[in-house]
Amino acid sequence: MRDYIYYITGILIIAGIYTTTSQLMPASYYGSITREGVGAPIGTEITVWIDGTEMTTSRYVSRTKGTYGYYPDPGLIVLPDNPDTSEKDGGGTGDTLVFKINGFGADQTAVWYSGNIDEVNLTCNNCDNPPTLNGSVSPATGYRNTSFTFTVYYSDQDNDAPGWLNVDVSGTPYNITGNFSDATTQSEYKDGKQYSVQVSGISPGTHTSRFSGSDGFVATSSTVIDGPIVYDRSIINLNEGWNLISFPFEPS
Ligand SMILES: [Ca+2]
Ligand SMILES: [Ca+2]
Repeated sequence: MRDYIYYITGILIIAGIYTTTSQLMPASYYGSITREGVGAPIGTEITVWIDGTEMTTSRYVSRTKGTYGYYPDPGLIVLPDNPDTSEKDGGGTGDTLVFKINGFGADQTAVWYSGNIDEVNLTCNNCDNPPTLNGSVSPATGYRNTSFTFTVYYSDQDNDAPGWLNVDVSGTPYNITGNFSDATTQSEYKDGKQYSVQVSGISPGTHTSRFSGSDGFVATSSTVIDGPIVYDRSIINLNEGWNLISFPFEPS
């Protein structure tokens, strides 16, 4: 039995030596991610390209604000090219790695070597995807004293939180407030979040509304929506002692 264990152990050691001496090892990268001068939010996507081809197994979504690949997060791994496949699917010695942040080219590149563990601090400017805004108002019609709810659906491909939001009702802006904190999940603002404000006292008329906002970097607006329609209605305040009474009524 003991001889058998020695035999198996010997095979494993030889296999290990063979692996480390005859095959290329993955390379791993870590560092900071800075977009527009500030730390990129959780959920920032990094892709790696060699000679115009994306290394799809290296696609990475950050788990920490402003950094990637630091323990306990996994490193950004670039596998060695598989010689059994004709396509370029990994690194070869001396290959230049191009990094993209949310689809925009980063300012830095790296050179792939087997087994390297490199710090690459990624920066990117003018690389913001603006948010998209879709809004609605409810109810569609009402009176001057009706409380209208304006709701905007905010989403941002970079997982950026809103910087500010408002709704413009026929030229009068109203702030939309809410929790604009940094993302706490990898897809919080990519998936989209809903914010609303209640407004009453809107002047009678047929209005149009437009939502605007920023992701902290660039402002954008929704399409213009119809509504609300506000009807005029006289409000009769009765003094104490008065009563409203109905009379029999026969239409002519
Ligand atoms: Ca290959
Ligand atoms: Ca953005």
